[in-house]
Amino acid sequence: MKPVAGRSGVEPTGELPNEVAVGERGDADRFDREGHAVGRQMFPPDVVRALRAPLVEALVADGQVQVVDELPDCFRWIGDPETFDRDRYRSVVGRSTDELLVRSGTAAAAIEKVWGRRPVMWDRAVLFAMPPGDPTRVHRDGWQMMGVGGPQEHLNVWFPVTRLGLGDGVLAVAAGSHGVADQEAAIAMPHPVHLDVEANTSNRPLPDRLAPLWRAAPLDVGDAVLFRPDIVHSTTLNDGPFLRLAVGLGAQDAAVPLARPAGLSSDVTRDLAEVEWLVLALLSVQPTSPWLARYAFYPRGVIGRLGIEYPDELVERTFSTLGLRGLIEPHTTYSDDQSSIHRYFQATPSGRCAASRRMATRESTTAADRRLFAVQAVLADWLRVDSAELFNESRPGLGPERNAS
Ligand SMILES: O=C(O)CCC(=O)C(=O)O
Repeated sequence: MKPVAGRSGVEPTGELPNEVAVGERGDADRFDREGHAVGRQMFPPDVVRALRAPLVEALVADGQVQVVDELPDCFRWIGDPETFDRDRYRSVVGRSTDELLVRSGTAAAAIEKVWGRRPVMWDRAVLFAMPPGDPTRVHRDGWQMMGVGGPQEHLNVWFPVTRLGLGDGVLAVAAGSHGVADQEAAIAMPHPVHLDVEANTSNRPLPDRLAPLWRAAPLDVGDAVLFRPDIVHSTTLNDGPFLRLAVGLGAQDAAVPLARPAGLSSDVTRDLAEVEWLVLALLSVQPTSPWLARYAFYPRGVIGRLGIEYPDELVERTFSTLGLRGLIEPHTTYSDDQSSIHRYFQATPSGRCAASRRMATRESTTAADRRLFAVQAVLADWLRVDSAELFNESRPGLGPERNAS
């Protein structure tokens, strides 16, 4: 491949290896070795075009881009780089990505196919807008530091919503750089501050070390690059006349516990998180508002008292995620004219059924689950379900220390 001429320090020396063709399954072992994959047409292109529509509409209305009739997947940049406020458009595309790609489980299913592992989506969709001439930024990510597990269990999913050639600011990956130490001998690091010293330390490997590793591939609408967040990545320079638009999603391996900063994604196909089960059980016991549910998690509330606390925003968020699954519904007896935090909800019959089953089921005996066990025992009693199984010490899978006596 001919290197892309540029002033970016990122000049791809070849195509990104590990392409997964449309309809094929990715090789999880290969991903683990190489740390990235390119999923061709892994998202339905029409869905990607639909999710970019409100973004393009806003950009056109603000005089940032012009539609080019003969190039429907490119938008001519006519804005002023000095005044372009890209953060203004984040929530527009965040909302439509959530509604059209994440909520239905389409994103998770497509990622599972290419990654080869079952993901849980984090509750974040970030817009990356790059006008022509924008500087490139060579870096590793650090968001995975907020989670549990290592960078190999976390995943960046970067997909363009415009068609990209190599000179249009396409994502570039320093292939294999997750295995390359930060500025080795150049800057000694006597005190590693993080458990994962390679992540986001900002003294990434020196440019000469990275130069032969840079790879990039032209991407079409529907394609995506999946990569470990600790791989050094950047973009090629955007030398064309178009505004480069891409969206970044975060995901993690579903087998690893979900840390609180992951948030609660709207994906209705993921397993419910602990806080969602607990709120569902509360709403199965009595009609409750987001405001009152928050109280239950404070140190003097029924759940907080037993050692489990959750921040207000996460408790409030469960009312949306449980509602999307039809597990809770507005309570009609209470007036609707209150602000949303004071509106009452109750569990639907299927929500009550699911909560009753979950509250009476004991899954393991880790330290965290023992606190949960106490909360479950209370709620199972209030839900009037047979909680014998909770107290069955000899049930297989409860852990050696419990089964020994
Ligand atoms: O698209 C860009 O401009 C940067 C992308 C990036 O850094 C990321 O996905 O983490």
